[in-house]
Amino acid sequence: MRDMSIAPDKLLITVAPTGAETAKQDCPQLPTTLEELVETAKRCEAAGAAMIHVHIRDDEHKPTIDVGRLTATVQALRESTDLVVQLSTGGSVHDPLEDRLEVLDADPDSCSLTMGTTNFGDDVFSNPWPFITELYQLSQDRQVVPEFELFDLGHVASLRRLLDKHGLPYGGRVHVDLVMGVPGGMPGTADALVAAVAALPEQTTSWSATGIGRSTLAVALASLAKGGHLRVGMEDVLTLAKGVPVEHNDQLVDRVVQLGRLAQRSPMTPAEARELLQVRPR
Ligand code: KMH
Ligand code: ZN
Repeated sequence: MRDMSIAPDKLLITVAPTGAETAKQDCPQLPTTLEELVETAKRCEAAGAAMIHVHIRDDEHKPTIDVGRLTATVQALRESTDLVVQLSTGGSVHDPLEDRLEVLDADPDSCSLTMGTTNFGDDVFSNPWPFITELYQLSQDRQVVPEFELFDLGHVASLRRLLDKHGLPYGGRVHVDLVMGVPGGMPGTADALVAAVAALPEQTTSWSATGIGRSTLAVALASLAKGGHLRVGMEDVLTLAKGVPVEHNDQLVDRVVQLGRLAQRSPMTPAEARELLQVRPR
């Protein structure tokens, strides 16, 4: 596994501020409007994030992958920040596969690409192999850098299969995010993280991890211990501690900046993240 361009003491922090699962009425501080998202992005960049993983909402704060809204969101984030803009192609569990392919029409720097179907709480997050390969080839054609999202050890094997069959992504780098602790996926434990990292294909150039809910700190600490990068945000966790709600995503970014500093890792700038991931220059 190679991390070719960036010194290993750098830490890529991705913020996932919104997600598709939490309702605005249950969590009014969740950034769901474009204004709230841009404000969040600016504060998280100032706190140390270099990439943003974006889900958007409609006027009723419901998850949407409307391409017009996504395009406006990408543009607004580019105007206000230097963050690498990654659009979710996962959307919500209710989004049809053909709509999820259209996310790339919004021309992001990066897109998430989940490497298999997984049980997702009481739902199913569907990612059949033909969809994965079509989305991957589309990302290659459109010069969008995928982040391979792995919810399970089987997804690691599928990534190896994909790279062996369809070659490297646009830009030549293979960046992975381990999404751990989803009910139905791999647990958010150090043991599971070590097993997943050991199984990553040799083409992998960088990887990060995120732990859902209470697994957030265990996964962050395990990732730092293994030399990985981090994703945090209200998509994945809504409390700082039992009974202490997250009031703003920048608190979660700030916390892992501090953890990173203890581990002698300094936050990567967006420019360094662009180099690491080899996103298309603009
Ligand atoms: N909302 C989940 C069903 C992604 O962004 O690509 C899928 C998800 C993964 O969040
Ligand atoms: Zn997501």
